[in-house]
Amino acid sequence: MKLYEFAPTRSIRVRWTLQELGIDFEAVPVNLLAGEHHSPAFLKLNPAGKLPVLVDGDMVLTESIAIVLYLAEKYRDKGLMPADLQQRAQLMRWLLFTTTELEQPLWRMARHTRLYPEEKRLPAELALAREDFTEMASVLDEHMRGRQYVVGDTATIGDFVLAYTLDWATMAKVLDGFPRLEAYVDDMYARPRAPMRIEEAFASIER
Ligand SMILES: N[C@@H](CCC(=O)N[C@@H](CS)C(=O)NCC(=O)O)C(=O)O
Repeated sequence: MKLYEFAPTRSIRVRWTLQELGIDFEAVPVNLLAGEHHSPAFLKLNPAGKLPVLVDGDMVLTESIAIVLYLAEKYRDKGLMPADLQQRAQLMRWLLFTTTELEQPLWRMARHTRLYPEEKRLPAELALAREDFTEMASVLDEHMRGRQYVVGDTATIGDFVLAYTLDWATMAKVLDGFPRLEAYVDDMYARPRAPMRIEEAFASIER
């Protein structure tokens, strides 16, 4: 299996899942800062020009959530996806909540602070995205009261995706008001097979 990745990005979700599964894989670095994701060879793998990409035999799979779902299902015996249908439905719920309600405002913030060219950045949009994130983080915070994992009693792919996304929120300085969520992120990243945190990953490529 090959994982096309760039250390501080959403590819962390996939690396985390592979590491927790204990699977050997080949890491193929694609340097976004050097524009390697625009090369014709990479665009053949993912016409969207985005990471992560997983190649498993003949299959090329993009979209971080599709990839972690595929891996958890392929190695079902490792327990990263609940066996129970209703618990699986809850897992889907939180994966979708994480990507639509939490990640989207973070992505809007990133775009309006550094990704869009300066003339397209809208301070009002940035403020709205911050508000949207905070509102939905409160819902998650309430859900996490008394819980160690987002679904059930053991870690699942839902936790790897969520902890990475909340680490992103830490970097964006919008998690300060949520000590319970900050503690959850710390606990998840203290797992022996956890990947680097985003800040560390940035430092690793700047060296
Ligand atoms: N929905 C996609 C988003 C992928 C994505 O936007 N990846 C970023 C890195 S986190 C990327 O490759 N950006 C390069 C670009 O947009 O030019 C997923 O979850 O895999």
